[in-house]
Amino acid sequence: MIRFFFSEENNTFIIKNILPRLSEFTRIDKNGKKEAIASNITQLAIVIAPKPKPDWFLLDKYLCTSQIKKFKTIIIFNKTDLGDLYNERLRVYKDIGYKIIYTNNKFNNDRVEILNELSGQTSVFIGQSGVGKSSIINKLVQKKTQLVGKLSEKLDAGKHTTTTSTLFTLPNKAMIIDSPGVRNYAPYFENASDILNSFVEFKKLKDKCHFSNCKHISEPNCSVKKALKNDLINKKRYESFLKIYTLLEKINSSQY
Ligand SMILES: Nc1nc2c(ncn2[C@@H]2O[C@H](COP(=O)(O)OP(=O)(O)O)[C@@H](O)[C@H]2O)c(=O)[nH]1
Ligand SMILES: [Mg+2]
Ligand SMILES: [Zn+2]
Repeated sequence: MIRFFFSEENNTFIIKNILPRLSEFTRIDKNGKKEAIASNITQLAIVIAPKPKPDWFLLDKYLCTSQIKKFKTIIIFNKTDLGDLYNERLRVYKDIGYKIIYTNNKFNNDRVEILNELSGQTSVFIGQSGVGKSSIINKLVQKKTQLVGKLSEKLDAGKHTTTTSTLFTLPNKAMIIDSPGVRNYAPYFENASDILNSFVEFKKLKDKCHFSNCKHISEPNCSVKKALKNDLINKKRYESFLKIYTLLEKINSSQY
């Protein structure tokens, strides 16, 4: 990881030092190989918004990675000025224990709440392009150092305005990284079986499955499937699990 500082004198970022890689936020690239998006991070700040329309599967994939890597996680729901369309869907995540912060760029009241969550952590801001990651970071840094891109109205998809990850250090010992929007994100697993530990709400039930190596797919007496049937596990979350599982199988088989 390369650490920069902002030089007022030169009005630019200057390399301070290069640190060893401790923890990485990774994904699988199109060849099935691990690729680091950011390193030495301790927290994922996942940003979603009513516009562009939330990609819940992407959110689940991020949460999967964060669970495996044992990162602290916050979900930031931005652009609340556009309406509270997704309250019910967000409650699913709140119920399984994720912290959700609501914000928009029209008011500043929540700045302290966000800063508190970031304090002492190195957080990478991730999420679909156009959800407002750079805008939130601008608000936190309180200095217009980042280009805030326009959401492309016609395509209803954000334009890529950030091409490289940028690190900011805040006075409260928080380091924040603005990442470019990542398309086709796939979580990277050291072992395929890691996926079984990556959905928090499944993990709690795992010991109750009949088979200790239950994959929660077609095994008999599976506590996860039972919970799903009784609406104790959200159907969309289970669908995401199956999709990630299938994705991994495809990647694994294409490697040999
Ligand atoms: N209505 C509304 N628009 C916002 C808000 N935050 C950011 N935007 C707009 O959304 C667009 C994308 O913002 P940007 O920060 O570049 O998103 P990023 O791609 O996630 O970094 C810009 O046009 C912003 O002005 C918000 O809270 N409310
Ligand atoms: Mg940006
Ligand atoms: Zn099971």
